[in-house]
Amino acid sequence: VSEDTRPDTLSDRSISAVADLIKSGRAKRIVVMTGAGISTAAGIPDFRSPKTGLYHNLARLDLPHPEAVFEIDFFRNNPRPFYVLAKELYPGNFHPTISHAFVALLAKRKLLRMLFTQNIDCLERAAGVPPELIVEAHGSFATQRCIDCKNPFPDAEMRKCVESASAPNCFHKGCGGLVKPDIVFFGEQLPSTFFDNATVPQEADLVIVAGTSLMVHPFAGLPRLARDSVPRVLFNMERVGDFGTRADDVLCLGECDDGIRKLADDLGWRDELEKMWVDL
Ligand code: CNA
Repeated sequence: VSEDTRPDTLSDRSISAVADLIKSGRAKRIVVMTGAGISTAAGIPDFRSPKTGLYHNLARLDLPHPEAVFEIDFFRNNPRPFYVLAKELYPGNFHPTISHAFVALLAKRKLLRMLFTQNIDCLERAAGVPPELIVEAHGSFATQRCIDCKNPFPDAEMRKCVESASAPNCFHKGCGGLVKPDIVFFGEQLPSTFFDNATVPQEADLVIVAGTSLMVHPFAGLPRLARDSVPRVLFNMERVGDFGTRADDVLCLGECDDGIRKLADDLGWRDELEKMWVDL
């Protein structure tokens, strides 16, 4: 949209106008959509950032192409690269960021309708976002099962295998199939919670998107589901998806933690946010 187009809902396309909307009580069903970019400040590489992203660094794993690490057919023949990566990403090794804590603060203030995350690091849960308000669209490391017989595999055994970067085999009645965390590989169906909640973005009165390239479908389609007059705020290094095409889109480009701190300042929530984060 051109600079001159007047927004329908916000007073102007700025973070302070978004803060005013929340403070006025007109945004009570906030839907948040996140990706790997909200966890990079925690030390977890994203996929696509040049030089630091996982795709750039997977070359050392001797893969035919970087995406192969998340392809089920490749995994069946050679699960080792995935487990090398899993060892690095495994939950428990990282601390949530201020952006994660902000989502937990929205929930604490009863303003969070739902968080849709593509992340598999479980940092939303670690930040205290209530599990019933999280849709882990690409699954998580929280549970795991055999790729053949689908029986679950115990957490403690899994942790040991991930720590040694070795692929576990299913114990179930001599099955011996490979065990994989319940994270969604390319070509696999998303969890039913994603589809059960797929209409929730239409109920939003404010949408916040943070740290995602919006390249992976069907997740990438979620921000478009917001009704036209609903403000959509993007906290990201770069412009992504169709952000900027609607009159009430607000682009906050740069580190998402910086943008989130600015929003928290404008809301008068900064001290509470920093305290929540430090106490995690
Ligand atoms: P992506 O494609 O790597 O995109 C990340 C986006 O975030 C890019 O647009 C970056 O510019 C941006 N970005 C990176 N760091 C920051 C920052 N500090 N502040 C603001 N913006 C930043 O990742 P997506 O999540 O979009 O891709 C979807 C994949 C990534 C999902 O399937 C995830 O499972 C997968 N993934 C998850 C994790 C994790 O759980 N932490 C890590 C790596 C990949």
